Formats: sequence, C-alpha cells, structure tokens
Amino acid sequence: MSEDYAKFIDGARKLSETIYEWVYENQPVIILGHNDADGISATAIISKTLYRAGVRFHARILRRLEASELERASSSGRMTILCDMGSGYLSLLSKYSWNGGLAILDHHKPELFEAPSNSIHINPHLYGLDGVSEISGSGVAYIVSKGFSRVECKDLAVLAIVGALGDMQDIDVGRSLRGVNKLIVKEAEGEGYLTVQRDLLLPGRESRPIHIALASLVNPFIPGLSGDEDACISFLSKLGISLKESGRWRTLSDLSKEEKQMLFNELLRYLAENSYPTSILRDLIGTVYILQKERRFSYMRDAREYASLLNACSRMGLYGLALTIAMGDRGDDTIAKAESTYIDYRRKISSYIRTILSEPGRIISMGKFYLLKCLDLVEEDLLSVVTSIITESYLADRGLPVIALSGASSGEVKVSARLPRSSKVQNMDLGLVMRRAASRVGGEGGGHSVAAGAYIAKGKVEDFIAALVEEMG
Ligand SMILES: [Mn+2]
Repeated sequence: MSEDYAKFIDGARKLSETIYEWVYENQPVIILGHNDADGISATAIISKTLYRAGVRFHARILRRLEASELERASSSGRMTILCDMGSGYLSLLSKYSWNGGLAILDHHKPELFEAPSNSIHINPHLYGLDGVSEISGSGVAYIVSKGFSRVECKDLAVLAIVGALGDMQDIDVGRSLRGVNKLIVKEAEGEGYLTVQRDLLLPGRESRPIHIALASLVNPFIPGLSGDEDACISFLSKLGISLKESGRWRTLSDLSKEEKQMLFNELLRYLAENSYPTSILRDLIGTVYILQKERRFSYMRDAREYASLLNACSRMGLYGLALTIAMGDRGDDTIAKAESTYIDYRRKISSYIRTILSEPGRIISMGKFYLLKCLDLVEEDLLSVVTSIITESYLADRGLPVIALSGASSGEVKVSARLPRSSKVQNMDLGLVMRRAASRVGGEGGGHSVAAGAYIAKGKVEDFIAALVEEMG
C-alpha cells in the first residue's frame, strides 16, 4: 500500500473516532447526502453504520446544499454528517454554527477556506490523494465506517465500489478502479462479497435478454440500435446469435467468447459503415465487478448496473426509493418499482439524445468549448447524464469541454460541464472555471476538474458564456 493511502486511511480513522463520540452525544443524527449514485451509496453506508451502532438518525438526499437545509440542520443542534458534498462549500458552511458537530465526508476538491469550527473534514485531497480517480464519497464513508471499531461493516465495501463506479472512477487500464478504490475492491474480494472479471460492458449483462441489453445501451449511444429493441433483434439474428436457450432468454453473460467477439466486431463495422466514430466502443470492453451476495439476474448483481439503477431512481426524483435499495431492501415491490423507473429513465434519455442529434442548433461550437442548448428540452436532474453521453459519444474526438444548459426548478438555469476522457486540454479545471464564471454573474458553481456544474440566473446566460470564454482563455 502506498504511503499516501496509509496516511489517509489512518487519518480518517482517527477522525472517525471523534465522529463516533459525537454521534452518541447528539442524536438523532442528521445525514445529508448528494443525489447521485455515489452520494446515495455514501449515505447508505453511514446510515447502516449508525443503525448498527444503535444511533438514531434521519437521512436525506439533496440535489445540492441549499441554505434552507443548512439552516434547518444547524439550528437543530444535532450532529450533522454531509456525505459526498460540502468540501467545495466551506465558506458557506462557516456561516452557520454547528453546536452538535459537523462532519464533512467528501472527495470533491476542497475550497481554499478553513473548515467551520466544531467540524471534522475528511477529504482525500487533504492527504495528497486524487478525489477524482482514487476514492469516491462512498469510499470516504466506508473508511469512516471502519473507524467505528465496534461495528461490523465489511459488507458495506461493495457500496463503496458502486459509488466509485457511479462517479466514473474506473479510469485505470481496462476500465478498472485504482488507488484506495482498488484496496477496497481487494478487501471485498477477500471477504467473498465481490468477484472481478473482464467482459463487454452492456447494461443488464447479468439481468436482461441480450437484445434488450443492447437496446438499453445509451452510453455510448449507437444510433439505430440504442432505444430500438426491434432493430437489436434483427441485428443479433443476422449475426446468428440465438436469443433464447431452452425456452429462456439469454443474457450477455450466457454468450460464448466467440459470440461476444462477433457482436463487438459487428458493432464496429456498423458504426464505420454509418460514419460514426468507432472510438466510442473503446470503453465497451472492461472490468466487471460482480456482487456475489446479490441474486443472479438482478440489477444489483453488477456494480455498474447497480450504480445506474440508483442514479436512475434519483434522477427521476425518487430519492427515498434509491436510498431504500442502497440500504438493502430487496422486497418485490421495491425492486419492481425501481426497475420500472429505470426503464422509464432510459427511454427518456434516449429520446433526448435523439432530439439533440437531429435538431440543428442544439450543439454549437464556441471555439474553446461546445455549448449544448437544452433549455426547453431536458429537466435539470437529467442534464448531467445527457451531457456526459453527448460528450463521450459524439464530441469525444474533439477533446474540448462541453457546457450544457437547462432550466432549473428554482427558476434559475442549471449548467453542466464535462471534459471528455480523451481530452488533450492541459491544466483545465472545469470545477474552478465553473466556480469563477458563475460567481462573476452572481451564480454558484463548482465540482471536479472533468465534471462540474453551476446555477445561474436566467437573465445572465449571455454574460455567463462571455465569462466562460474569458476563464478558459
Ligand atoms: Mn461523489
């Protein structure tokens, strides 16, 4: 284990001993978690840990740290734990008093500001680690859980892996996890909770009929196949891949090595024939993380799929459902609701992508970046995923940031920014660019160097774009 990892894990454990004392003294504890798969996994890890420790708590999933939530939490006098958020808002958090104690468990780049008094701030960046690729918010939560010495939490390691994949930290060779994430993978493997394989990364590779899995593929998005089950059936039939075996639908995990190879080659040929970049398939083969304690054919069996499911429920506004699943509810009704939500979600995303690609004027080249105009099209909770897909599937070869706009429920404009994995833009920190450009027009922004966001006033869009051009210069 590298020295930096050891330092971080040691440091986090020591701090979690203090958290352990505080949570008993200031019950019920308030847990506030970010509304993506990582934030939900982190919230579930902390919630389960407190539950096992016999500590009462209320957990809530938030889109962002809103003043009203901070007001409510700080004035309650309870211990408050922030999961997968907070580090970028230290000055905002310092405006409140945290008499019951505040714990910030995050991996976003910290704002250069002192943490509020009476708070504990645990973040890998403070130990020289990279929060973008080496550990996620749920990884931080898991390390903290391990510091609760009298609580058994080894089974929660898989949630840390789900969270890391949700945050797209699988950027090592063959789309595998690295850094502290890799240590957590090894731990979960050693305990029999996880196995690791190499395979085609189709959604539902363990859970759905192969033609549905192929049609469900939205990232990368394959025009003519994504979202179209009939087209996928004929695509597979032409290849001679049989869809059923002794009366049962075959899943991707049932296909032979040769069949998988043939399928992959045919997808390459199909893209080339239709003049789409074949490079979008580069990330389609990679490392698969299988949760051994989950039922076969279930969505939670494959960690990437699990993350997508949590994300889908959350993006469709069903935060409670997502958290319930992450906390381990496997009741029939819960699963059925989550699965149908997931299907609706994928349908919606496919239709947005189709619209963006078919309507002229949706993607505009601004020289230093691409502007993706979705103001009248995409709701705020779906903007970041649509932006990621467009960035990785269509504009990846250009290597420039993509900045997308949509309307927000608050009446503001939501901005989502992504840098393609393959980008050659050096020293670009989108989180910083978003924070600066947004604050210049009275808005609020931040995030990671490759994925960031902002909220700005409706009348400030033009000014914001001008500020972006300057900040990127
Ligand atoms: Mn995160």
